[in-house]
Amino acid sequence: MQRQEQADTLKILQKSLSKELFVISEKVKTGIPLSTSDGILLFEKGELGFLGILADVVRKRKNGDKAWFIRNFHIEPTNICVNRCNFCSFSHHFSASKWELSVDEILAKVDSQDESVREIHITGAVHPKRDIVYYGELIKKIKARRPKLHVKAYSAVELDYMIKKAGLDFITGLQYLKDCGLDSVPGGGAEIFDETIREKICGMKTCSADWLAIHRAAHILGLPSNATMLYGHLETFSHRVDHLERLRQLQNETGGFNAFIPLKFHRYNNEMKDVLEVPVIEDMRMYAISRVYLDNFPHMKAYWPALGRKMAQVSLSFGVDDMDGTINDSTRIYSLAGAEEQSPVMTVSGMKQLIEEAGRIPVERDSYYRPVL
Ligand code: V47
Repeated sequence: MQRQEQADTLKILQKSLSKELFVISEKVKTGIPLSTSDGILLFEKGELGFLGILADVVRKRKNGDKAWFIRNFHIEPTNICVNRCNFCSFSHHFSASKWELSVDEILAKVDSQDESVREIHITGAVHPKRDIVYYGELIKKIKARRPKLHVKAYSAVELDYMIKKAGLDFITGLQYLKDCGLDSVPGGGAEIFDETIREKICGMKTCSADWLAIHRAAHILGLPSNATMLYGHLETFSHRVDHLERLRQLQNETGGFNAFIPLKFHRYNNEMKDVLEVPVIEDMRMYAISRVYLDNFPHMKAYWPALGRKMAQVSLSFGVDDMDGTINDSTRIYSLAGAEEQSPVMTVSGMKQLIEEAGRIPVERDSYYRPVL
């Protein structure tokens, strides 16, 4: 939709809105950040079509008609974990098998990647026997083979464990990893920041304050990062807004976040199998409200292995401008939890087609959102 058409649609729609929603739509139009009560109201009363138009305003302002993707791959070194999170189907506590890749096996996976692949995403369980030197050396070995490969590695939960185990503070620990070749930090482990719900779904893992402190430290050191939210389990709308608000505040302080990635809870093979998954309508409402609320985040990412490629395509009309990447088939966090994508792999032409069918312009990017020419 062109900018003028979009403005006209919003104008027509505004005539049918309640006063409260009209005020919110005016704020979005003029670029005024929403309050937490605005956010809650959108979750309670915002209809899907209305939310899609609001999200489109923000998406278009930030990214025009571009939809980004990257050639990347994931490595999950182990599923042996000191934590026991009730929503997790991946760790050895719930999965049928335990695995731990050796350094040579990890390097063989690196070697098997085509030269055009630009980014490696490493994340997994928190292994009790591994330490910061092991993880630093692993990055060094990867960089020695592929110096230009961008290493996005270790969620805040893994970092928290290895840095505290080494007796370091977050800045010193991250500086050590940066010196080994760490380029950026993925967004995992945020789950839900509200302390009561966090206690219920993942009481053993890194607390919310430390998750935020690790990302703050990364940003101070010039390491960009992403942020996630696990939604659709025990949390209320106000917990979602609280999570978005804490992220928006940190982003105001540091400007170091690249993308926000909502992660839909999947219920299979974990302790929370009795919690029904939210309908796809709720997924799109979640994406749209996040886009509008996090007006200081440059990008909204649909992680298609978790959402499914069809809904990822639809999400491009609900605030998303980034389709993550080609991935390859090594990520098991979602397939084990029952996601429809059991073997996530996408070709570049498949990715482009998905984006073009949604009326957007596919742009291959590097890890800093620079177009690859
Ligand atoms: O933190 C685990 C989630 C996350 C389940 O930064 C689950 O670019 C749903 O953070 N149902 C890890 N979700 C993955 C992650 C990520 C993924 C893609 C890109 C980026 C990035 C980061 O996976 C965990 C947790 O929130 N998760 N189990 C489950 N049953």
